[in-house]
Amino acid sequence: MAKIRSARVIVCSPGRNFVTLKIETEDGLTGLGDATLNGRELSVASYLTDHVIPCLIGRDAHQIEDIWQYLYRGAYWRRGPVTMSAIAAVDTALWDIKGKVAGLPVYQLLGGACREGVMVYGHANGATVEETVAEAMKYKAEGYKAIRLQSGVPGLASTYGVSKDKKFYEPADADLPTENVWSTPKYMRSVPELFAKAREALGWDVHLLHDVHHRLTPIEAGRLGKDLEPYRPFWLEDAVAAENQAGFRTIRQHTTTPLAVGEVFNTIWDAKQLIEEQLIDYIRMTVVHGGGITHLRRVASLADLNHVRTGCHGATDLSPVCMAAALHFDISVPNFGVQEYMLHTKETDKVFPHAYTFKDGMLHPGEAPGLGVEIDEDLAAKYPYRRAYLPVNRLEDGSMTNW
Ligand code: CS2
Ligand code: MG
Repeated sequence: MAKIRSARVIVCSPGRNFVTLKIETEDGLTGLGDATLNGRELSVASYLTDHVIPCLIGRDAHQIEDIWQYLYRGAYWRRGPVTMSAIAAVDTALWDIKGKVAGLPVYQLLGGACREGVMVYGHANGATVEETVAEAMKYKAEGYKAIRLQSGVPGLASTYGVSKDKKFYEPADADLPTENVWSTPKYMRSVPELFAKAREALGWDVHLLHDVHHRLTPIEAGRLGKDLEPYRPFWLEDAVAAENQAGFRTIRQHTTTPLAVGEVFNTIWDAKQLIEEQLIDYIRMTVVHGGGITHLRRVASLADLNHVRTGCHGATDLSPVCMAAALHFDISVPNFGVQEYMLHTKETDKVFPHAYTFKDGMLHPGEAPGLGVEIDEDLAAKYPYRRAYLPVNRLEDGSMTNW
């Protein structure tokens, strides 16, 4: 028995906002969980503080599955990003505590490592195709085995995935949402050229990926997938918004380009049809928005039965606590595919000292007991919360569309 004595939420903004849950047992052991939901941070903080924490006090921190079921079934109001991020934070913190009690890194409790390291993809981006390819060359020189390519689109003032400060991408860029303008025809013309030039410069020994950020219809996605086939992309990400899972059937009928989706999914139910009908190749849910390590393993098991591999979302708005949890999951799950790796700022890394390390295109979770991440609370207190929103998106005629 490791009785939960207290739990509290720490909100800080070392370069961007993060919400962190810290659970403490009566023996003085602590566990951390990431609860960050970009642009909606305080809703999860309140859900935890006002509704979850009072139910945790006195429970046995070792009963991870029972506490998960208690919070999921017990709320009556199931699913959704706020609820599932809160449950994920509790689940992650409890795995951290269990690892510390055992004196083992969490991946050992999940069955041990089944690979030497976790292949990650870096983010080459630039205003033009030339700039993006030049960035990709730098990633290749740093040892990356997989690189995502995002380039500005001629005729559009800005687009997702492209940052001014190339290494650090932060889309939540304003106190109120900025408005972007989108054109699918302009975009569709630009991507094949990007891949052609990238293959010419980088050769064929590196995986190339691309994120569509939910902006196409299924038939448009089928066309783009087909246009990219000669360049053998590793995956086409979030080609269409996936509320209607059956929409992926149309894409599948038209292209052999592998499909990845899931960064906005919260439970196995969001992915059930996609996985069972083998409409996707990679499921990109991650620990913080997908109900924690416990739930993500359930998703991975279903995926494994259906030839689907994992590819956890790893943007900067998932804190180092989430990244560590993802790495323990990645290294221990049989059907791992790839892990996204966007660099956090120096300020973020200082607030969250961590045991994970990068070498030769791979991340390793490290051997520290638990997750191997701590939070420097004094430093965190120097970076108070600042409201920040993701942008919104309109077509050229002013209609709202997906960002
Ligand atoms: C992106 C994210 O990493 C990705 O693949 O889609 O940067 C996404 O825009 C952010 O996580 C939103 O908060
Ligand atoms: Mg994405």
